[in-house]
Amino acid sequence: MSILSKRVILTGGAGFIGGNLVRHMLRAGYHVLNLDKLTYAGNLNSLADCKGHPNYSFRQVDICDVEALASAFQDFRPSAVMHLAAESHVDRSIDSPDTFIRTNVLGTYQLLHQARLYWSSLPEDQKSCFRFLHVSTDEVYGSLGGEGLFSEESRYDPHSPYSASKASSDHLVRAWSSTYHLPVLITNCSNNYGPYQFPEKLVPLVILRATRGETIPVYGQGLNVRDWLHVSDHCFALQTVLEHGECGETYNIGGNNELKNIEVVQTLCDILDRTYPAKNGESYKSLIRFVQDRPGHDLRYAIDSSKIRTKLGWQPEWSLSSGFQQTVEWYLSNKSWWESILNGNYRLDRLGVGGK
Ligand code: NAD
Ligand code: TDX
Repeated sequence: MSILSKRVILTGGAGFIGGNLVRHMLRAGYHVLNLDKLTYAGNLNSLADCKGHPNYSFRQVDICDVEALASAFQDFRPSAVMHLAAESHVDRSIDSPDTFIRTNVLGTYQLLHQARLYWSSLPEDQKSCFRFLHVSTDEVYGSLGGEGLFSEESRYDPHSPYSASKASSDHLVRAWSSTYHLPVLITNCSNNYGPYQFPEKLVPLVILRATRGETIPVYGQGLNVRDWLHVSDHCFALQTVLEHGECGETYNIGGNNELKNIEVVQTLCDILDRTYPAKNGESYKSLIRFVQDRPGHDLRYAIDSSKIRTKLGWQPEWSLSSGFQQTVEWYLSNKSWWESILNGNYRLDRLGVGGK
């Protein structure tokens, strides 16, 4: 990809991974048009430092809005799309699956359709360089037992409305590759953590509830396992796949950092005990409570990321201990960012306990 063609439409850029990726791609010399609907999870405060950057622009766009998408493609003339816009929280998908189907399935369809119309109109040299990178999740593969890893060949077996909607979107992207030869790439990544994550997710939820002296809810017995990756390592992986991935291929991304949820919570409490000791002198672990399990809770996710490591040379830079430490410190020093969220509708409450 030549420097002149580094023009990316990035959807969902006001979210957690999207915001980190906007910053990452600007640093890598790209022009970025961020298309985001600004749902509860979209937050332009996360991009305050990008405002005014000569290579950055933003449009408040719903990816289901055909006209808005069409004019974004025509006006910006991208050389690539990085598609992250989605409803992303499993617990919310249990309460209200409809928005997940709308955005993740229908929205991805509309984006693919508009991308294809635009791509078809390009001259041959630009057409062959164009890429549509679809950012997806390891949750499409379902749940592992005690052994084994998800590879790119693993069977799809999604269990939550969220993962089923992401699986559907992956299938649509593959269909656009097979049927229309749209040059697509798909990534399936494990659990991300790091700065700017909306506090409904486990890591920020634990940090914020603990420092506010509130109980820390651990679903079931806390024995479910997730594979954790720092968001900046995910961003590097996405740039790597965009620039060097083979069209039509899928790349799994993971950190080889498997932890039981209870271990995640205890590790975060240990870091907080050292970094921000509780005023009553007790360990934050005294706030841990085992609560009703998530319905359909997948037991274990673990990623075999050898394909992206061996074929594209990517590897994560953050260790779990340094990444968790940095994340705790970020939330402690960016109180105004999360306070403005908690002054809205979301107050760190339990979500997804059975559907409405
Ligand atoms: P997030 O919820 O923090 O952000 C999602 C963003 O998408 C928000 O800015 C929101 O406003 C925007 N959005 C939602 N609906 C939209 C619509 N209809 N039109 C335009 N914008 C819309 O999510 P995240 O954690 O940053 O995840 C980003 C992507 O990465 C998602 O596709 C998710 O499935 C995938 N992913 C996330 C993780 C993770 O651990 N967070 C892991 C693997 C894959
Ligand atoms: O309060 C909690 N207590 C708890 O025990 C919360 C919010 C979660 N959990 C458990 C459920 C999961 O096993 O912690 C684990 C992590 O939960 P989440 O942070 O909600 O993430 P998860 O459901 O694993 O999904 C995440 O990783 C894959 C992202 O939200 C998805 O967008 C991504 O695709």
